[in-house]
Amino acid sequence: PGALPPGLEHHPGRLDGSAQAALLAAVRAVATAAPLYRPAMPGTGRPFSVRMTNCGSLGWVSDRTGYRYQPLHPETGRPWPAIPPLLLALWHELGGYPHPPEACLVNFYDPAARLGMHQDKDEDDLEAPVVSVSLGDDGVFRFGGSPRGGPTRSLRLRSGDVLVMGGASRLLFHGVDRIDPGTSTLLKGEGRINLTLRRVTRP
Ligand code: MD5
Ligand code: FE
Repeated sequence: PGALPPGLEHHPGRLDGSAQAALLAAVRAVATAAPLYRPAMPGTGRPFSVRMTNCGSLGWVSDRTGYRYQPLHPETGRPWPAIPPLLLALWHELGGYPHPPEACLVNFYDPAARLGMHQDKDEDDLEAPVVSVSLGDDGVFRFGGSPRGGPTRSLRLRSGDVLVMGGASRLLFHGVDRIDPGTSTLLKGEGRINLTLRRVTRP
């Protein structure tokens, strides 16, 4: 509990059950056109535990050579599918930013997956917020601190929650400590999906 840092807004239960089901159907269609794949860490090539895909004109990818945004799926070579209209509407409603997102990263966490602490700074436009939507099992989101330590806090993200990270929170360190399996019926044992909408280029 306690107040969140300036620029970090949590909207618990922003999507009701039927909106979550509709969004999940749209995400499954995205993953049919652009299959989930397992990115590798720059340098080491160590595989991520999270599987990923994208929609939008650009997608975030990682491989041995680095992190970047690119217009084509790294394994199929095809363009990413379009961002579902429901997500574009959420961006414009909650993001407080007049230009559309270009990338929507889809993170798929099986019950054992996690995401280490990092900053999202591969975007040229750091004035735009990041808008993130959670589906399926609860995820324990951690934020704050720096690479050298310092205080962090955690926040439970449930299915249907939306998190907006803008302004002074745009470059916060953050990660996902764990998934709590069986906390949602939406994905029935599959885990958790997180969608993050980003503006990449300066408008
Ligand atoms: C997730 N995804 O639950 C998280 C939620 C990612 C990622 O971290 O990079 O795919 S998005 C959380 C986020 C983004 C930008 C800034 C801040 C949090 N923040 O300042 O806390 O899969
Ligand atoms: Fe991130």
